[in-house]
Amino acid sequence: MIPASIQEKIGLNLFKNSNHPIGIIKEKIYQSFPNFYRNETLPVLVNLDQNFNSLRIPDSHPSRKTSDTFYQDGETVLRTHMTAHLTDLIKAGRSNYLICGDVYRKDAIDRTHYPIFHQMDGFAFSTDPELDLRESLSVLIKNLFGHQVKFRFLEDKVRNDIYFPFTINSCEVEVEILDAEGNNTWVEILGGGTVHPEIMEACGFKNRKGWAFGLGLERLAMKLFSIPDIRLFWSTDERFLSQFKAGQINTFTPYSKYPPCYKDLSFWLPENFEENELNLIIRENGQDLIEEVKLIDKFVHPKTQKISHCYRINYRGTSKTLLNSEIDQIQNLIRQDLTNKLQIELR
Ligand code: FA5
Ligand code: MG
Repeated sequence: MIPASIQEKIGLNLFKNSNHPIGIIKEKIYQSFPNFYRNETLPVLVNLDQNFNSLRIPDSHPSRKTSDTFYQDGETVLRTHMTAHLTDLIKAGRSNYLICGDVYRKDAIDRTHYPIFHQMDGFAFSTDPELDLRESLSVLIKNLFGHQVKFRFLEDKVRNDIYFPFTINSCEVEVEILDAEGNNTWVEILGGGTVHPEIMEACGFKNRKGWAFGLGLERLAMKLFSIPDIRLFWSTDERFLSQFKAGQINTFTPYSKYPPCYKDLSFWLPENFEENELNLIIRENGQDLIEEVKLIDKFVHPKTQKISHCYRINYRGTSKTLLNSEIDQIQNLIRQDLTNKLQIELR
């Protein structure tokens, strides 16, 4: 059930390379929590209790669908967040922790989304979790972005779209950054809150409180190093890797990119069409040679009411210019695979 393109990345452990941007960011975060228990070796395969049930994630939640999560079998998934380990660690009596690892989600393909990314989760017992979380995160953000950084806490009391089933007083933190056009914009870098009292009780700590947060390392690294494309983190190209040194945050200098090539794909939709499934099949056949998949046209047949979509696949090599024949070969594999697996009708 877990595709080969994903399998082969399990265990690469980018975050354990101290000269890789993901490893550099990880170390920076550790420095803000000097006495916390750390664990980087928790297993990526977890059961449904760990990833969902113990965290009060309802049965109907979209993240449980096979179109969103990689299932190994009916009981086991590739963790979709590091919070999958929260209840095990609290039960084991950890009073605080930082845990780092790779997480997996079926997702769109673009410059900021990749099916594997890295998260750091933090937790600590506290008598005033709301205040302590705010203080800890303020220290962390200033350490990462410098004391001049502008950041803000968005609270569930004010914004009802901020919600995690496993926390109360949930919040998100946004940091102000300069975007590619030179404008100031706010970007979300983490979610957090007070661990839900029912979870504390289920872990055997009825009268204790704790705060927790989870942040995405790629998001942080892309901002801090000015890395424009999330696929670059997986590059083995020396022109990428040689630019980073342990303990240093410097601006990435892009090297000349290889030219892009577009191929369009039009088809009639089957009854239960899931765009994530389409993306996954395309990704599986195209590996890292596909930069983006974009819906560029929708059409409803006036007589039959059948719906047609046209997707544009943007091919671009990460280490060489692709030959037209190579791209055609991949495009044909994608067409065959989609027809077999999704019952789509190619046009
Ligand atoms: C979570 O995963 C929660 N487990 C976080 C949490 C932990 C909340 C503990 C409360 C208490 P979310 O799905 O928003 O939440 O992801 C957390 C962070 O991971 C985001 O802020 C973002 O930085 C990063 N992230 C999420 N999805 C992606 C993605 N597709 N690609 C790269 N980074 C992502
Ligand atoms: Mg979020």
